[in-house]
Parts: sequence; structure tokens; C-alpha cells
Amino acid sequence: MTKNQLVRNAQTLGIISAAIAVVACSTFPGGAVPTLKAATGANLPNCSALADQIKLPNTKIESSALVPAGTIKLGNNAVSEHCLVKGRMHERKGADGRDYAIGFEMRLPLAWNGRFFYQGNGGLDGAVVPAVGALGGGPLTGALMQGFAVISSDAGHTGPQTPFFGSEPQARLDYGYQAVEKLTPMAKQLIQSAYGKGPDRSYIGGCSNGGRHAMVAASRLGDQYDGYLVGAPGYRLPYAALAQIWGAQKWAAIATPGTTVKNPMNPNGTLPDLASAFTSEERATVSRAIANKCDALDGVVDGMVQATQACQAIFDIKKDVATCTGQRNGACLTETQKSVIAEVFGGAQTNTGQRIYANFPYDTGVAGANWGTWKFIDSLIRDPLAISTIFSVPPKPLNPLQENVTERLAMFTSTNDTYPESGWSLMTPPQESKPSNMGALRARGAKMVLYHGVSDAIFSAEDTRQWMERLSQENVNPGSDFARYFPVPGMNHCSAGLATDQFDLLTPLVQWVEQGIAPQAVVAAARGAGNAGGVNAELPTSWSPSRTRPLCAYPSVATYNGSGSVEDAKNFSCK
Ligand SMILES: [Ca+2]
Repeated sequence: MTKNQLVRNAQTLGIISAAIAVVACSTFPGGAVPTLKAATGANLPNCSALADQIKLPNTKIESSALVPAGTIKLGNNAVSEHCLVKGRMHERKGADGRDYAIGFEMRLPLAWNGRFFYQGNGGLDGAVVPAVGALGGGPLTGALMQGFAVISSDAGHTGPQTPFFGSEPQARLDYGYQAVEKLTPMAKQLIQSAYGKGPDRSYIGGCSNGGRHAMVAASRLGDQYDGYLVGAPGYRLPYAALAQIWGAQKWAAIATPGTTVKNPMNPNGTLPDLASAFTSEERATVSRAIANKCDALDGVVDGMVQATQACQAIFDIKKDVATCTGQRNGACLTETQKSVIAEVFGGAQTNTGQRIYANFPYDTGVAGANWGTWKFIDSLIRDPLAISTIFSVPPKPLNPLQENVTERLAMFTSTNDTYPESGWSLMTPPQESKPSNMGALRARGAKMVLYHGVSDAIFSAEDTRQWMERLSQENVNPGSDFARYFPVPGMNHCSAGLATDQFDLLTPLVQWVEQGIAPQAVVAAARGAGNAGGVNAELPTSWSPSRTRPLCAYPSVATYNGSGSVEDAKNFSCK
């Protein structure tokens, strides 16, 4: 079966599920969901004149210039000729005396498909990442290449202002959600001015903090976007970051005393070697133990554990990994290590038992380098900086290994005269724990597609799964007719790991919004030797370099059909 055939099969499944949803909708509140009218394209008549022509409130357009075809590539694929517009919104003097603005760029295809894509960027923002709307790990395609007009922004601060912008009251609000609120209507007006009509359909997407931006927009800007592509959403970012601090203290307690590693943020500095608590060899051992227990649950032993939920029910770190009888040798864990690992996977809690963040699923990608970097390095650098400057009221430095996480937790919901909005409020979607406010979005015909690496070490895939479950419990996703979640087994944070991490979930999202074709299975590829999007060097040599798998809408699982090559997605079905 070719990729197109698989997509067609998925479409058939989608039509069936859509039909079921229509039949069933009379029993659910809200009624049937509409399919929105498809976008129609237009051509860009002029690029260089735009900078002088476009006059928008609170906006300075700095330049507009043609970018020739092929100047930007994703993999071997050239982005066609387009117009690059650069500008700034809301230039101002900050309370800290620094100059702030919301820097942005828009890339406008000469042959436009009638759609707008807001590219949410990752990390702490602070950079206008090229507005190509790149999709999936090792991207081979993106929104710009597909004909969207794309915006990207720094979310209101520059790189040198990161993370200190977090103490400037307006800059932290812009980072949290207000930059998206301000840029969205501006971008639509700019598109109107450039093409002679505004976007017919609008989409927002990103991964990590970009996924958070999309998730927050679904809650705050439900009338502005028709499709939300939510990758590894750090939608409870302050809590995920605090869980990292809590975790660092757990690792530190069993790390080898006196060992250090280089501090990547400071060439002359060192950090405690938290990885000595759970070495890469030991993580590979745990990965193999998970595979030994769970690989066959999806019908084939292929080095991939697709049946994540079934695996959680049977994998037991204490029983399924050898216990060291003498010195640690990489192939076993001590009882103490097992206890700490179980505690970290079980999810961070305060010393009074209050849950700080979600648990993490056991999955083979625990062996990935990215997993270790997040747990053992970023927990000592990135997370403390973000917590101290952006999420806390008032801002207050912290030493990750000394911090009282219970006291810090209270600072996420506190306010004062300088910071009238709490860190929790500015970072998370309103009513994130009770997503019934998604009902209006659903009724309007908007759609959400979520994805998450099951072996993400910073934002837990379990947190995303639980959000989906809450949607169902509140009856705002009957028949999965509004939101669908695609876990990516083995994948670390947004890419990498023991995974097929190269995929395009935007195209199926557009088909769902504009054609009513609900996605059930989307083909993802491994990035083995020769992959144009960049090779994932951690893939086992036993895998074909071009292995493919369907990503399956939760709770269905990519299950082997019983015959045919295990390297080919066509021999798997979502069951
Ligand atoms: Ca398997």
C-alpha cells in the first residue's frame, strides 16, 4: 500500500467515524459539528511596495522583499518564491528601562492558498524563527511550502533579554499570551492588505512552548483560529518546570558525590553530574526491559512499543529490571535507584502530597540523549531561570538543589501590585483543568489535533492524554469529532528517540476542518541513514532507515496486521 492509499484508508475511517459522530450527535450536547468552507487561494500582486503601503495600528513595517525559490529548503524540498515582511508591534520602554517590542516576520507566498498559519515558537521565545511553519521532527514540509501565509514572532522580547524579560510586567504577559492576541488581528489585516482579501481559514501550531501557545489560543482566541495543531504542549509549563526542580533534587540525592559536568550556559562553570544517578547505559537497560515486557503487545516484536497504555498496566520497574547484587555495571539498578526512578515517573508532589505535575509513562525513548539532557541538565539551568524570572510573583532567584518546592508552588498563583496577573494565569489556558470552555470552539467547527512524544522528558505525554480524557468526561468531544490526539511512541521532546518522528499533521488538520475528514492514521517515518530531514543517529541498526508507522488517534494503537514487512506502515492498522 502506498502512502496515498494509507491516507485514503485513513480518510475512509475518518468518514466512518464522522458518520458515527453525526448519528450519535443527537445524544450529546452541542449537536453536530459543522465542516467549514474550504479556503480559496489568491496571488500576491506586489511585494516590495508592501512596506510603504501597509499602515496598521501599533505596527511598524520595516521591510518587504522577495525571497527567491529555493533560498529556504526543508530537507531537499525548496520553498517557493515568497514575500518576507518584517516588522515590530508595540514598541515601548519597559519598566526596567529596556526597549521592548513584539518583533515579527511574515512570509507571504506569491501563490497563496487562502490560509493563515501562526507559528508558535519554542522555549522562552526571544527569536523571530523563520516563518516557514516547519512540521514534525526533521521537517520535510511546512505551512509556507504548502501555500500558507505564515507569521513568526519573538513574543515580545529579544534573545539578550531572555530570561530577564520575565521580571518586566508587560513582557511576561506578552510571552504568556498577549503577543499572540496582538499579532493575530494585525496579521489578518496585513494579509487583507497584501492579497486584497483576508484569510478564509486560520491555523495555529507549534511544539513545546509553541504547542502551549496553540493550546492557550484554543482557550483564549477560539474565535480567531479554525485549526489548532498542538505539539507536546507545555500547557502547564510552570508546574512542569517545578517538577523538574523536584526531580533534580531526587536525582541529586543518589548522584555520585563530587562528580560534575560542564555547564553549557557558562564555559567556566560546572554542574553536579545528575546523570550519574541514572546513566545512559542504565537508561538503555530500562528501555530494553520496557521493550521485553511490552514490545509484543502491538502484535510484533519490532523494537517499538505502540501499546503505551497496556504497557503501563504491566511494566514494573522494580520487578522487570535486574537488581544489582554488587557494583553498578549498567545492566542493573540498585533498589534505591529503582525507588527514585519510580518516584520521578510517578509525578512530582509537594512534601504534603499535593500533586505538582503529571506522571510520566514508561516508554523506550528513556534511552534517548534528549531525555537525559532535559532531566539532568535543563533542570539545573533552564527551568530555574524560567521559574525565578517569569512564573513567580514576585520574581525570586532559586537554587534548584536547595529550593523548597512547596513554597515556590504558592508563588505561581500569587499576585501583587506590580504583577496583577499570576504566573499560572499568564502561562496556562484558562480553565485548563475543566476544558468545557472548548464547547464553543467545537460548535463553531474548529478542530484540534494534538501530538506528543510518549518519551518526552519535560512535558509529560500523560498530561496531554489526561486533558483528552477530561474533554471526553465533559462531553465536549463526542465521537472524537472535535479533538484528536496522536501519541508518538518512543519520541522524545518534539523529535528524536526510538521513534518514527517525521510527519505532517497539518495537512490532515486542514482536511478535517475544511472537508470533514477526521484523521485516524497519519504516516510517520523514521529518520535513518540518508534522510533528507536530518538523520536520527540513535535509531537501532536493526531498523530500516526508512521505516514507517501510522500514528494512530488515541486510544487506537498501531497494531501489526500479521503479515508483511514490519518496516512498512501499510502492514499496521490503528486498532
Ligand atoms: Ca512492537
